[in-house]
Amino acid sequence: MKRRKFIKNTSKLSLVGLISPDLFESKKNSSIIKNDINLKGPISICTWNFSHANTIAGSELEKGASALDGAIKGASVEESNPDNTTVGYGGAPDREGNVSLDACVMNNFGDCGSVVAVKNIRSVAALAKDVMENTPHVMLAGEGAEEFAISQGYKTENLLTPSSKIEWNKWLDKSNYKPIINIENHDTIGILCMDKKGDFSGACSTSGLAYKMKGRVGDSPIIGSGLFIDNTIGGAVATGMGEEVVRTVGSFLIVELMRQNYTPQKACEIAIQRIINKEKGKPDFQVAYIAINKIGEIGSYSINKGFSYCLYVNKENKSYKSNSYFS
Ligand code: SD4
Repeated sequence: MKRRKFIKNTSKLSLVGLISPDLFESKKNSSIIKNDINLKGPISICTWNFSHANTIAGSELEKGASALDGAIKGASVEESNPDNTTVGYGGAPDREGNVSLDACVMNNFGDCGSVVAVKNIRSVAALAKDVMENTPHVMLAGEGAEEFAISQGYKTENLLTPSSKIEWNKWLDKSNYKPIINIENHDTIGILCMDKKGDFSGACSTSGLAYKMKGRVGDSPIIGSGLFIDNTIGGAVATGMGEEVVRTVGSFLIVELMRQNYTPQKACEIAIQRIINKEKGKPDFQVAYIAINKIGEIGSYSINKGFSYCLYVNKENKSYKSNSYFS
C-alpha cells in the first residue's frame, strides 16, 4: 500500500515538475482557428502574404510533388523576387553591403539540411536540401556552402540589386541599426506542406535582418528554432526577430506542445508567451509563428499586430490576418 501511495504521489509531483507554468497561463487572445479540414494534403501554409509562392507550392502538391519539393518550390518564388528585401535575390545586405542568406529544410523522415551566411547563391532552400541529401552533414556555412553549391551546379551571382544598394547607401548615412516591426521583419518565407500522402515537410529562407552585423545568423536556418517538423505530429515555422526565436527554440516548442495535444493555435500562443514573459512591457520587435497538425488544423500567432499568413487547401489559396498578443 505504502509503495503504491508513493508511486501515486511521485507521479503527481513529476507531472507538476514537468509542466511549466506557462501552460496554465491565461488564454488571452486564444481564439482557436479550426479549419474544416480533416483530410490528407495537399495543404500548404506560409508566412506573410506570399499568395503566389503558396499557390505554386499547393499546385505542385496537387500534381503529386512531395511535401519537401512543394515547400522548396514555394520558397524559391520569394528567393527570386527582387521586391522581397528579406529573401534571396534583392535581400537587404549586412552593414558592409554583403547579401548573405540563411535557409533550412526538414522532411517527413526527420532529415534536415541547412545553410548559413551564404553569398552569391539565390536558391538557398534547394541548397539546404542538397546539403541534407548529398553530404554527411546537416549544416554548411559561408564559403564552404558556396563551394558546395558550385559543385552541385548552382550559378553564382551578385544578389545586391540596384534598389537594395540605394537603400543600403541611405542607411549608411546614419548607420542606425534598429529593426522595425513589420517593415523590416515582414518577408522571410517559412512554408509548411502536407502532400497527398499526408506527409509533412517544411522550408525556411531569409536574408535575415537588414544591416545586420557581418556574420550574424538568425533563427531561420536553425532546426528547431526557425523550423521543425515531426511527421507524426505536424510542423511549425517562425518569422521575425530571430534572436528571440533561438532563445526559446520556438518551432520545436510548438511541435512538442502539439504532441501534448495542444491545438496548433494554442501551441503558437504559448510559444509567443514564452518570449513575452522575458520582456518588460510591450516588445518593440515582432515574432510570429504558424503551425499545422496531423489533422490539418492550423495555428498562427504573433507578438504585435500586422502578421498575416497564406493557406492553400482544396485547390484554393487564401490570405488570413493572424491574431496577436498585443493589438
Ligand atoms: C532572422 N527570422 O534572420 C529572420 C528574419 C525574418 O522576416 O523573419 N524576417 O532573424
